[in-house]
Amino acid sequence: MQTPSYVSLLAWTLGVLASQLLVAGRSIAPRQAPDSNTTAAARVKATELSSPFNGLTTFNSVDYGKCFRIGTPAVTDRYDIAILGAPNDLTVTGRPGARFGPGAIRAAASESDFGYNIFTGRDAFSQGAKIVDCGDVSLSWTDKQEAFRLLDQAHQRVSEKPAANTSWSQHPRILTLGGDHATTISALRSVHRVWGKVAVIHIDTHLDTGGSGRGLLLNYKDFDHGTVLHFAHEEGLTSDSSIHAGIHAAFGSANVTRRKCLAGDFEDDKRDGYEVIANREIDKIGASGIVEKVHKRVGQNRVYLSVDIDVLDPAYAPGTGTPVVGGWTSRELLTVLNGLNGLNVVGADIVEVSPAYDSPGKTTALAAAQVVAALIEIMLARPAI
Ligand SMILES: [Mn+2]
Repeated sequence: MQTPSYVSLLAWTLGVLASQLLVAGRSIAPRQAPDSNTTAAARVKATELSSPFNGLTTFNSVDYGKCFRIGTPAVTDRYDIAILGAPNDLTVTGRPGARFGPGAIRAAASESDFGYNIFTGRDAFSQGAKIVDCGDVSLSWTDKQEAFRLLDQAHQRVSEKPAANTSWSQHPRILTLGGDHATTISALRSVHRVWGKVAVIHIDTHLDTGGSGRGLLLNYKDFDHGTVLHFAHEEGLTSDSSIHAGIHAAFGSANVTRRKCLAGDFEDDKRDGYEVIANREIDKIGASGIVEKVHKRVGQNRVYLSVDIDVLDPAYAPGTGTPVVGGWTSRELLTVLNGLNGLNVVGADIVEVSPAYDSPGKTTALAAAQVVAALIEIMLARPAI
């Protein structure tokens, strides 16, 4: 008898291991109930279609919507929620790169779990609303003014159409994937045209009302992701019942910032209609205390909900333009968002995801994808009126 070589011994061992894995795989595979109406071929087809990785990537594999066409769509082409990418980063003060945010969020969604939320008992994607992904808007990458003209136009086309199910809302609600935070202005303009003035719930590290009260009102050269909410208030788009949550960035020194942000910015911020919840309040009153304050502030007003991913600590969201340490955890943010079900939300966004600075594990984009699901859940927790 020949002594087996090491190579053949290794091959035999691997063969045994593979066959054992196959048996183990069979034993844990879910058993399918026989269905006389379904052919084996149809079952294979259904399995192919259920993969999150086949075909072109839309958010959570929702239908692609041809949302930007002019005119009233056929009944079958209408939608209730439109996910829209705004790939702009011409208006950042720090690191550029948020123009790649929408694609990164969609890709992260294909690696995420969505469905029945064990904390709220809701499944955002199975409530009968027609959710479509419109893809990204075509924007200028060199001309700020042109980029926002195009983004305004896209929002207007999407939001002015009739919704698929008017029991949810008369017009589709838009969920924007940023893009830097300045992209929120186009969403607010279209929301204002359709719904009127809104209270803003702004979840962010920074106030984003910079430039207020300093002789820079509506000077378009100063319009950027840190002044956007001041411009929105100056344009009459937002009410004086707005609120920030998660704020923890210091204001810039008068010596080094062109906007000369000072402690007095809090006063200017009040003039723009905001109450401030600093992020460490969560250590004293908990996420439920934060939620209570937000509900009390906005009540049943129409609300626009804007989430800047930089509200998270860079440990949870390194992939963003202006990270500031000491932020909330992903869990805290999701708990706060889940607490906002029941508000009259007419539009929402997640902004400032900048994948070039993300971790190899896509920490930031994965967090943003869960934020999107939470925002859709909020929109469908009640009809918008
Ligand atoms: Mn921001």
